[in-house]
Amino acid sequence: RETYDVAAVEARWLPVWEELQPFRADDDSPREKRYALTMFPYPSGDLHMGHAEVFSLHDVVARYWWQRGYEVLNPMGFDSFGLPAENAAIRNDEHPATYTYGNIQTSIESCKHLATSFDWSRTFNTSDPEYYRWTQWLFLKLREQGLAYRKKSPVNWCPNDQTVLANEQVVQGMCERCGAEVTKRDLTQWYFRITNYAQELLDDLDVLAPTWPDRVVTAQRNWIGRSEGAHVDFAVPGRDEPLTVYTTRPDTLFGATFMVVAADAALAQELVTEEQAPALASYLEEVRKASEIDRLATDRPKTGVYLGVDAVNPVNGEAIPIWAADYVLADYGTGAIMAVPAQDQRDWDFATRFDLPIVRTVQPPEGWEGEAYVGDGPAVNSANDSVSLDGMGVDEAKRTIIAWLEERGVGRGTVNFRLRDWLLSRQRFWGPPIPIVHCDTCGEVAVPEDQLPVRLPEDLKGADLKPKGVSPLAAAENWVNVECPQCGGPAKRDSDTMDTFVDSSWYFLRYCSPHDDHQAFDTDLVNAWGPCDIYIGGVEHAVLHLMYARFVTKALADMGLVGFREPFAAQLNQGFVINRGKKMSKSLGNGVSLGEQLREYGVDAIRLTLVFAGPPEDDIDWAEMSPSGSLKFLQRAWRLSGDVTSAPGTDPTTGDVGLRRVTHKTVHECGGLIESHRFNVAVARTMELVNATRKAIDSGCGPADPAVREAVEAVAVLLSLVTPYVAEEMWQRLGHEPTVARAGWPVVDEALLVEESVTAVVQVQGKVRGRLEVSPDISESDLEALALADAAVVRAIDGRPVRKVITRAPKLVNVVV
Ligand code: ANZ
Ligand code: ZN
Repeated sequence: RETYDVAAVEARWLPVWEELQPFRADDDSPREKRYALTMFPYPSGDLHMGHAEVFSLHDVVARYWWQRGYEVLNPMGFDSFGLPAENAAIRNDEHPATYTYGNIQTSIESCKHLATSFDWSRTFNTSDPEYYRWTQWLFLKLREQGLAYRKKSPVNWCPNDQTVLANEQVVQGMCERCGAEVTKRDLTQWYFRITNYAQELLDDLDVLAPTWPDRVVTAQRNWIGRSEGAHVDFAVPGRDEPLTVYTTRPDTLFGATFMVVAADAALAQELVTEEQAPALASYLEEVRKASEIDRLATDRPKTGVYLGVDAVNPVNGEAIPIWAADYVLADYGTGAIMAVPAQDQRDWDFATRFDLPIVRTVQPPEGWEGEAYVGDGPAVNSANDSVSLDGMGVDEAKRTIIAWLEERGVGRGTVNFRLRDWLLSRQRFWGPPIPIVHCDTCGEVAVPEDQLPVRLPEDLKGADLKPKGVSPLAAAENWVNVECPQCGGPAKRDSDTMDTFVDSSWYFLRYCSPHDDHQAFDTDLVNAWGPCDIYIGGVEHAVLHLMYARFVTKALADMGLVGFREPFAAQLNQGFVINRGKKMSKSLGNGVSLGEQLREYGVDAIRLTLVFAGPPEDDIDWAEMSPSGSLKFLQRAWRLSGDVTSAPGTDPTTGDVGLRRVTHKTVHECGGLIESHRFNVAVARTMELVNATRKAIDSGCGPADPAVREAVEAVAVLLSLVTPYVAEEMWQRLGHEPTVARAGWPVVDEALLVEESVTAVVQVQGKVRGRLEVSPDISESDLEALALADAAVVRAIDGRPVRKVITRAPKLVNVVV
């Protein structure tokens, strides 16, 4: 049997495509525009199986859009700042650029070999000064709007990477990158005021929900963590300021029997009496060692110290003690709570541990034997001279007490968010320097826009970059010491760099005008291409990157620089490529090398295997895949193109109607399947078309029938989305010029989609009692069910028990009673 040489085919078409550039997005094209985006990689080595998977899935969509006649922007670049390159540079005693740009070159070659339809004329790397110049510009723009600021506060600190981390980068108390346990440090850091957009970020999730994966929407909702409650002011005798708490249960105010302040909040220091100060100090030392997760854990024994002062409960005038403890967090709400042990289990545990009073203010259900009761129920013990909540349910009681507090000016209803401002400064080298100069006279001074980029010094490498707790840039004297842009006096550059998430928070805008050296992006072009019609990538970015990109888009929209408020209209998260049921890893020795697979089976077979494996969201266990089976199928499809004997351009309408129906139905269905991201099913349909065509050639209408040419051309176009090399090869054998990738989607003849039907005869006791119009490929069981439900048949059976049904689909049903 004739087979084609995979390697020769790859070598033949790559240069042809390089020459033709079929996927260059034309800004001025009159066609409707589509923007297909896939998450750009960190260049931490060559591409691996996971990249091959996501790029293959993504390519189906991008190539489909081209075939459907859209002008498609499908760019690719590299998220090339960050720790992997910096750590490699320290290990290998070199500059991070060496590692970074070497890997980028390798990855680009691999992407091209994979026949991805990226438009390489628009590529960039976030570590290029021409790019990070604009990341610095973005920082200054946000700062101009009051959305970037510096503050000192306890921050997450990774003792291993020696840098601060955003809350989002702390996973279960561990550093997201290296797994080390995260501790807290008091540091002055830069923040973006993402919390200004908390409500909008939440609301717009409703708009995105139909086209975003559920798990991403849920993760974002939880991260934003909106809750409704109240601020309540407790007077502290001898202090001007009241102690304000945030509570979601103002209805339980009569049961507040003590207060707790976060031990590490400044507030604790302000409140503590001289007598109790040493106790607080020694307690604080313990607290600093615990991670946030531990601190919030409900099953942990409660610890704390009395601060020596009392507050006054505004509803009953009772003096209640103020404690400091670690289960209250410094950076949530006001950093202080009113403790209601009867309705909150952590408060209950604390009260029993330190012998503090417990007063129930919500009546638990009959027979209740638990401790704190958090459910609904009638309020009790909740009345004073001017208000009574007794008998009210939780919601009514909340509304009533908030109104009472507001009337007296000692509280107000509020909304609270779990979302914190985005901590963006890092004490590492390989990132965009923060474009700020610190001057003793002028304070913080922005580097003027025309002096951007603030370039990284090129003479630091290897050990110079070792984490020291302060940025390695601080030690680069020549670099750090500058003239103040405002007064000309001696000043110092800010030596922190920005987190890589800043780089990737706006990169999709840059692709619209990637070479513009006057501005970060061209607003008109961004509005013409954007927002992204699809964004394909890993679910690990469900919170971080996606939240930041959404925030930056909204902020830029408010500055009038972007004409939309959500960057990614639709989203798809691919599953993982695993092996033998486990995630691939060095320690398990179950890694699969993409390079080896490509050498053995060729690009097409690997791409086909990845797309055909199952729904794109599902994990792919490589051990269960058969790339050799994929290759066999491709050889079969390819052989069809050699069998066609009619000339190119032959009118198909005179061809075999049976095969034509299959072809048109397949093309039609594949379109819908791809649009609903069921790529694997589209491949299955294509395989069926290949089989039907083979049958038509060998034992049907024969190879000269124009319907055969029509079918094989459709196969080539369908395969061009998944297996570009073999599709191109088929297209050429069919007598066409390259490239099949831009051949256009076959026009479906609607008339051929109309189902043929056949007449099935239904007999009861041998007599014809009914006739049914059914599909020719109806199953025996469906036909039997239809027959037994037919009114005439039911009448003929007349309630007698059915003894036997003989069905010969699609023509005959015989019922014996
Ligand atoms: C009194 C109360 C009574 C509360 C009750 C709950 C139940 P969410 O929903 O997450 O916003 N809280 C407030 N600030 C805190 C902090 N900095 N650290 C730890 N806990 C804090 O939770 C709000 C509730 O968490 C608040 O309502 C407060 O306890 C606690 F029966 O106030 B509650
Ligand atoms: Zn100055």
